[in-house]
Amino acid sequence: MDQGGRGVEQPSEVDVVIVGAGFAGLYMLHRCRQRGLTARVVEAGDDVGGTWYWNRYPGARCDVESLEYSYGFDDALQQEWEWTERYAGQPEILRYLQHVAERFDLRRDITFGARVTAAVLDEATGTWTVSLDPGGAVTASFVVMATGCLSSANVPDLPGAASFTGPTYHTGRWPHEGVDFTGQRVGVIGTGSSAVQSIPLIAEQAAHLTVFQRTPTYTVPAWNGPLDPAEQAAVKADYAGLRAANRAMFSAFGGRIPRRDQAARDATEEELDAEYERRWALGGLPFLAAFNDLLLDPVANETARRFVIGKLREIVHDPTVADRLTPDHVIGCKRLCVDSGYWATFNRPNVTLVDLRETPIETLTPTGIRTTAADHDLDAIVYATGFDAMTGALSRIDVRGRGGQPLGEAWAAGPRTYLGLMTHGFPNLFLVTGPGSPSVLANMIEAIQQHVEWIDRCLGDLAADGLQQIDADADAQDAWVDHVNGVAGATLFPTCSSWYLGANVPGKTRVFMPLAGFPPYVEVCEQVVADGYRGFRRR
Ligand code: N01
Repeated sequence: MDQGGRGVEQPSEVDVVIVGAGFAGLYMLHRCRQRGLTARVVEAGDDVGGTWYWNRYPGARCDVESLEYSYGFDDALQQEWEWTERYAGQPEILRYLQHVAERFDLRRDITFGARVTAAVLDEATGTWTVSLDPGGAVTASFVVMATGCLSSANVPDLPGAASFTGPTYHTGRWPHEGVDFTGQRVGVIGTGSSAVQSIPLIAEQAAHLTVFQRTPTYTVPAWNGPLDPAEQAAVKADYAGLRAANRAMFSAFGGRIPRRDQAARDATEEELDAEYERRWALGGLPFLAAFNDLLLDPVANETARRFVIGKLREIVHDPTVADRLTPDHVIGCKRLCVDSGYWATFNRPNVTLVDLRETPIETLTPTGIRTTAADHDLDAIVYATGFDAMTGALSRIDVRGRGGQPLGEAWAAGPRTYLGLMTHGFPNLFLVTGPGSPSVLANMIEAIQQHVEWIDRCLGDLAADGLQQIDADADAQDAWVDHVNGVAGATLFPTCSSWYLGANVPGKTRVFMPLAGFPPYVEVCEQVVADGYRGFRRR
């Protein structure tokens, strides 16, 4: 039996195996312990942190304000922790999670440096055997997949990739010692959130930066800066109030800047401009809550789109570059970016924008990237190409449920879950923020807490009722998948090729994976329990 740390020595039998030591895994472990269950977390990294352990690229920062992107389950914790910036950077969030691990003495039940390779159900005993790399296995009555929604790096298979002789990096797997680009010619592939955050800083350091853009992105300013101590004190004076206000929000954050209860379609030009200007000045994702129909009505959406493009054209001096940076899809359809100087970076003399829609990549060469128009000589390449989102981390594990069925087979036509919490045929295997739950469309920390608390209560109720097993009903699951698709279909989300749909990974089935709307989802989860776990089979 070990005391945490690297290696695979651990109790070979526990009540609950938890996969991943990010926000979800840490809290799940804490709740299991409080319930008197034995639990073991298995974590591939060498420390806690999950997303915030791996994503160390320059500028990595959360796009939900630090006072809201934090645990609310323990008042002493939220009172004692002092955030220093409006939007916390990766190092600060990692320090916070390390503090949580120490404060609740979590490390002794975490095995670091071990990747879960398989989770196989033994139907005779009703237990799961979880296999680890570099070796060993743990059996458990329950498995909780706290594997994160954006944890499996997507590295496109570009022609000639192996021939490039310089170093390559993926933003989601950044070297812990950092990277010094001073004097180098750097290429960044991708223009999503990770690129938008890292590009301004790489441009400041590199001799030359070439950005390879396939789809232009919308971004709104963060206006990040030191957090005003008076604001922090005011929030802490009624932290419960802010948490409750957030949980009542569609996306479970921004409770201090509520969505305006007016349709853009019904607003005058003056009202539109005034509200968009106000929200632009506030900064951040609440921009999309300026009106209540922005993600429902293309006409309404176009008003927000026009406003943001107007800002882009004010910021970027060269009209041709501004044209290339102008997106034409619905704003908010892909995750809106929140930036610190992204568009202005393209005014720098040492930055070049390559539009891959005009001139696609032909091949990587030993010395750089060749497009149909030119050879771009590079010393280093950064893949800011995102993640195999929501299902990627799970599909890398050989999960086998009833009858030895692989999860990959059950999900061949896209992920199928009930409430995003369980999938039929895989009893006692829980997902935290799984597909079919609000997850990435919500403040992840609120979504995680709600799931962990639901799972914890479910385990308690099973024991209290003298039962051992819970599984999702096939019918309830089918109805839930229809519901998730129906909700998405009523929005503008499915209108572009986003990672929400799996469209960024070649060959991945296109299904809209998250469920829009946190409060109605929580209501359903509560009602399901009140109805005696309706839609689940317990025995
Ligand atoms: O990844 P992305 P990300 N050739 O998938 C391009 C969260 N996050 O890591 O749009 C050329 O958004 C791809 O192009 P296209 C946040 O939820 C949060 O940036 O598919 N280009 C796109 O431009 C975010 O949404 C924070 O045409 C290729 C880019 O790579 C999510 O993580 C910070 C390509 C990938 O963008 C993912 O963000 C960072 C190819 N073959 C991340 N393949 C904050 O909290 C892909 N691309 C602020």
